[in-house]
Amino acid sequence: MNSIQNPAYRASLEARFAVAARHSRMVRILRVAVPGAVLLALASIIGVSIFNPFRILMPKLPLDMSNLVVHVDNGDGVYNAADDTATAITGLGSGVSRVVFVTGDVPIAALNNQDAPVRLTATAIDPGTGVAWAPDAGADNPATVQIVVANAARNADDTFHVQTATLGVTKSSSVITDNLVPPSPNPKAIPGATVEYVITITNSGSQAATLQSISDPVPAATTFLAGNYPGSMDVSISVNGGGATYCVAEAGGTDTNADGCVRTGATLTVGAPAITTVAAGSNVAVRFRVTIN
Ligand SMILES: [Ca+2]
Ligand SMILES: [Ca+2]
Repeated sequence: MNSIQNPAYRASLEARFAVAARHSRMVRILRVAVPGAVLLALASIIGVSIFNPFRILMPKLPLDMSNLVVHVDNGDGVYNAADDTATAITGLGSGVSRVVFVTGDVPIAALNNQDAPVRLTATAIDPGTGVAWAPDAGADNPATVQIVVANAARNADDTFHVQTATLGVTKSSSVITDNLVPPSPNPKAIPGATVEYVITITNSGSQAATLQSISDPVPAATTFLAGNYPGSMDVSISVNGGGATYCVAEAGGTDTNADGCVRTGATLTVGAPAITTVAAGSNVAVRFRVTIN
């Protein structure tokens, strides 16, 4: 019984963990390896445990992951909650390594780019006593088998990195025309004028945000102006100020053409497929027009 090599997570798998979203369960892979020169008793158990040793060392306040759990891989190298249920490694032979996954829950208040460092500790355990192997403290005795332990436990440190979407919404309006004859060069918001509202959804985070839909009540004392965009369309949608796409916001609450836009009473709703996501670092602008009563 000698030592357990310092485990290290597999960098090639780093990328798959960079996309965990807020309040999701994150997974880390750490590999526990035993050098070829080491002989482990066949009945040895490698216990694995985890904790956060870095709180006071971090330059910014780190996250505390909750519900941290270790899972020993079943051998396929892929985390699967149904298969990877073992929490200890039994009978790790010389030169053999096992993959260990660490999962945890991200706090709901986690912010984009916050880190949650964790430490995985692998401890060689005497199955006879259930505690870590202890070296024989007595003098060398050629007449008996004595236990020599160089390192009964080793650590591997790694960090959960939180990446989230961060959404902001603004709404503004401008008078397109006062519909006077001839139109005023600086139209005012008078009865009969056409006003365009712009709802801009900005994602300043580092992950795409899935949008189910956005809804906005058509302002009081105005009337939704249908068919005022090219192609007699009702709503304009543009990403990052690029070319617009359009949709039809049918009155009556039924999205007849299934383009994601509809009006229910005085409320305009724009959803999939007109808008499905807001990519990281981008914005989506939804425009609609009304006439002032
Ligand atoms: Ca597995
Ligand atoms: Ca529609």
